[in-house]
Amino acid sequence: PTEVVCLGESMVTFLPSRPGRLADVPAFTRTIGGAESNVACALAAAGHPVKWISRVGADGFGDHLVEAIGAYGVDTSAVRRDADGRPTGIYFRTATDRSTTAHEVAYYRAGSAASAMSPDTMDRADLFSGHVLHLSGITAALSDDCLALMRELAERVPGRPLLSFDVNHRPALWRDDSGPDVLLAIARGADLVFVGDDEAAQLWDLHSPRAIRAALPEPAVLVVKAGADGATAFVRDEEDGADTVTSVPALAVDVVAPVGAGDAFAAGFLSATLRGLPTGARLRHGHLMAAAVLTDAGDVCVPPARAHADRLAALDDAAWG
Ligand code: KDG
Repeated sequence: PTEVVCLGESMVTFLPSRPGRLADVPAFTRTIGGAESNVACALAAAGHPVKWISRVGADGFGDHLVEAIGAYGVDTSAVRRDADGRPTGIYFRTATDRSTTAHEVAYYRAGSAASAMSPDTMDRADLFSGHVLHLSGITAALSDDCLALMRELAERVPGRPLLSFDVNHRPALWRDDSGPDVLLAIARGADLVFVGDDEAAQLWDLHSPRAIRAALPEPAVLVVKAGADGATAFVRDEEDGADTVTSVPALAVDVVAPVGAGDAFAAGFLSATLRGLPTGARLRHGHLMAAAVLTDAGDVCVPPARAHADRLAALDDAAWG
């Protein structure tokens, strides 16, 4: 049985052969990206049955995404092909220095096959087929149809799986100034929310984990990520309504490329949640998976094997602090 369903657009991703302006980069290496499929790939690699639901073009890039994501062990059987000529989205990365830590993205995804995801084109039974449904704020920005789908999935209806939502604010995708309100409304409908402290500051002018929690009390679990500084989880006790607050520092690593680290963090946290581990271990597994992606050029990579991750997560605080 499927544990997690991840819904979202994936793109063929092109990494530059050298730093510089898009106009000057002579060659690109093809790989894959897409926040929600990144989560799916990491979860599958960690041994969880996971399904990625999306739409891709009836084109070679669509074939590549389905095959590459399937190769991670993700169930792609519910991915639909666009019959009306909409293409698979792609994007190019440029890097402003050799380490690629400073980067920009150029999206070619407007009118893509995935932008036609809507309440009408997506099968509710498929979407609700796991214990967890994982979404991100990227989808809300793709099209009016995608936004309608996101709003519907954020409704607390009977039979809905646990809704995991990563705010994933991508300013370049929003066509108007509705992002802050839309993303807050969707987050309010979720059970588990991931948000970066930088995103919360930019979107909502909120500047501390407690201020974010005060503005977003509805999800039972709220995780505020502070990049290299670590992450804080607020977990509400369903009996007395009080939060337990747990903070865990991140691992100090030499960052090769930051893209995808948030997705890996979400996958680690979800993996440990599905395994019933305590909050501190959930945060540590998030950091471990993030560290794997941070030290890799791509958006997604194979994380440490479960037994290995468990050993690293069990190291004492001195190793972590
Ligand atoms: O979180 C990483 C994603 O941003 C990347 O893989 C591409 O999905 C993507 C996006 O929309 O930026």
